[in-house]
Amino acid sequence: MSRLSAQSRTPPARFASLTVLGEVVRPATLTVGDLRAGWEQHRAEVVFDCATGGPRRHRFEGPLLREVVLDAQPLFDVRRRKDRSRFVLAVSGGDGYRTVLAWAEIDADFGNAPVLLATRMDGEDLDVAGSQLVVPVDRCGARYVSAITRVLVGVWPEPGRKARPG
Ligand SMILES: Nc1nc2c(c(=O)[nH]1)N[C@H]1C(S)=C(S)[C@@H](COP(=O)(O)O)O[C@H]1N2
Ligand SMILES: [Mo]
Repeated sequence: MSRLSAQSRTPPARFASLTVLGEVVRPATLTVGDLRAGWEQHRAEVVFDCATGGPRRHRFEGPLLREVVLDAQPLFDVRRRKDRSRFVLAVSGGDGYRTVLAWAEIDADFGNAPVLLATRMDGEDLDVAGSQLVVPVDRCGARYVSAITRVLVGVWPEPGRKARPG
């Protein structure tokens, strides 16, 4: 086809994706469609404050962050709470905005917070906009990172020598 006719068409929507990477066995790049098809969808109705704009109310749907990250197989012994509690998750948006969670905040044996990777907000699919982090336990909206591009799994490294075993 000619260049002119190609330009006159509406450009196809680009589907956003995020990558789970870092201290994991199986890094994965996932579209919002993958997040919808691959895991049970949970719902959250939330209210959060923004320092600059006042309170916000949103309805979200999406998989639990915990389940998506567990499927990438973080390099911890899944049976050992102390081993899991060394891990952190750094979440970044397409604009470079970043925030951090402790793995223990979302681990069922610790904070058990129902943090979501949203696939839908206020009835609209996020396939083009990208997934948004939903942190219902937060009073402030600053960790609701939108247009997520990366979930980096990190670990506080083993010390050179253990002070005490276990
Ligand atoms: N990618 C990205 N996500 C972000 C931010 C940002 O600057 N970049 N700001 C955060 C802050 S401070 C708030 S309060 C909420 C605002 O969400 P809303 O205005 O869409 O309700 O988005 C959060 N998510
Ligand atoms: Mo904010």
